[in-house]
Amino acid sequence: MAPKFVRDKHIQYIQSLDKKQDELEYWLSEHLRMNGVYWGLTALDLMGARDALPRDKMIEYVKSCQHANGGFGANPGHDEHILYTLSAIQILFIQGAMDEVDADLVAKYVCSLQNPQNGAVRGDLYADSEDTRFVYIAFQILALLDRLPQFDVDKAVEYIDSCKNYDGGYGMVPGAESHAGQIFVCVAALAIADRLDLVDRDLLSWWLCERQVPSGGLNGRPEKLPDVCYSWWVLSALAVLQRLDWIDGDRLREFILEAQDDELGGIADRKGDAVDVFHTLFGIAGLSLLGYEDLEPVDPIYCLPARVTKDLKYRRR
Ligand code: GRG
Ligand code: ZN
Repeated sequence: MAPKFVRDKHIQYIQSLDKKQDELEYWLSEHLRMNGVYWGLTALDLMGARDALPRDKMIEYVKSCQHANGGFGANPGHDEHILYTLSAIQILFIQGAMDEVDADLVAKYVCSLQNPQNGAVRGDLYADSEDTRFVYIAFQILALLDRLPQFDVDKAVEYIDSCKNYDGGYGMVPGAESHAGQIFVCVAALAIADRLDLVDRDLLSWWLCERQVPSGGLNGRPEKLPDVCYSWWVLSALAVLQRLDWIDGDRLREFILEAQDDELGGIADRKGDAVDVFHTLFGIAGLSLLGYEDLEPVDPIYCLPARVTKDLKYRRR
């Protein structure tokens, strides 16, 4: 029999993360703090417990991480990066606090990261590395700010299409191996741009459902170990492609529930490993996509509670 979903323990686990300031782990994860708040808040919201963390303090914290150019860092005094800017905007969006930022300034920052030659996007102003993740992030930030038309969407879509492989999947840059994480960002970006016609639906859905291994878990590419976070990267793409029933949901559910810490809460990458807030969110979001545990529905394109994204214009499937 599958273990029980320990909702109250997961809520307590996420609340406890803010109180661990005397532990080394807290300071070692300082560079991920903004992402961590988004992962924790979204997981809480999907469990119907958004108020378990203090709203006003969270909004003040997010604002204290913003730079004059509009971008956000992971913590006050940390350099801005598009990864943290997305989490910051997602947090404000969930909290219904978008009026706390200057949307035009943030949009200008995001648009300044696009390469006009090939449509790709870099992560910050200081490095040249381009990655399909950053195109998706730019699309999502601009969609949440209702500023997508300020971006060269067509050129960015061309870049994503140039990262498509013969197996129907997508890699990080043109010619790179297909990976479920990159497939999520490319499929979700194409959904935001209303260009899912570019996806080879059946071929890609086959590749995605072949990620399920005998334990019931999903891996991110052939011959790799299963990991709870692929319950998001793989399933969300299948959900957008409307092929969720191509995997065995009951066996995946069991794999996720076995990776819970049923005493202290939280979910690990797989059974027996240490829990973290990243895998806690993606395990819960996967269960939500599968319709289990009486969770709030999650939006497979935005990885936000569907309740807050329902009125967004950019969400074609
Ligand atoms: C809003 C949900 C959301 C995301 C923002 C950052 C981002 C956009 C997306 C990340 C997509 C991605 C590349 C996910 C994969 C993460 C991961 C588990 C990487 C591990 O890669 P390997 O090669 O692991 O170390 P494997 O499993 O292949 O051994
Ligand atoms: Zn993982």
